[in-house]
Amino acid sequence: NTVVIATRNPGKASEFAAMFAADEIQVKTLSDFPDLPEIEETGKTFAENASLKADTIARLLNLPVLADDSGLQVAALHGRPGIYSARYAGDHNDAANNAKLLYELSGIPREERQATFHTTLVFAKPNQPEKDLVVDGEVNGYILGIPRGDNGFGYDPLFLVPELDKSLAELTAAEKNEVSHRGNALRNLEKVWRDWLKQD
Ligand code: ITT
Repeated sequence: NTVVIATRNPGKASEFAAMFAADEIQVKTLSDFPDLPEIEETGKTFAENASLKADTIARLLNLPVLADDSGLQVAALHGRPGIYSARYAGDHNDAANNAKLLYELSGIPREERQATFHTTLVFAKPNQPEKDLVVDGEVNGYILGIPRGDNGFGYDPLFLVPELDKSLAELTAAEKNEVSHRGNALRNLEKVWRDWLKQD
């Protein structure tokens, strides 16, 4: 049994590994299939983009595929960067994205820096897009004025979890998973994926 995680982001991939570990399922990622084409994220929502990735790659590989589309929605920026979080500062570059976010929020006080991190997961079987399993997860917090912490990836050093008074990058992988958008989405997926995978 093999499941493919449709991501080129190693930070994301490592956060998925634990879920399938107990089920004797072999987990692969797009790094195992270097010849696959780049899939353009042309959708208007997280769900559309995650479905696009999952459906296309499931069809090409003839395997079940789990895709993740995530993004940061900042209230003071009217929900931006949202689905454009990876390309916020142009090409996908975490340092440039974080610098741009800090710049856009400069001068905005702490209480007006609310943000939500969102993940939509889509699990797809080959050539059955109508049967896609779709779940979401979110975490609410604030965008810091100065980056904190060295763990995680992407926007983690700028995302403060108020209940812990720590940024996502100051948490261990296990601690991040307990509170994060992706952790919450994975817990929603955990309840349903085994039954879904068994059905034809
Ligand atoms: P794939 O499409 O290959 O999965 P991607 O990184 O392009 O990888 P997205 O389109 O979902 O993925 O972009 C999400 C953006 O948000 C991107 O800049 C990520 O670095 C960032 N991001 C996603 N999850 C994150 C997390 O848990 N912590 C911090 N930043 C995250």
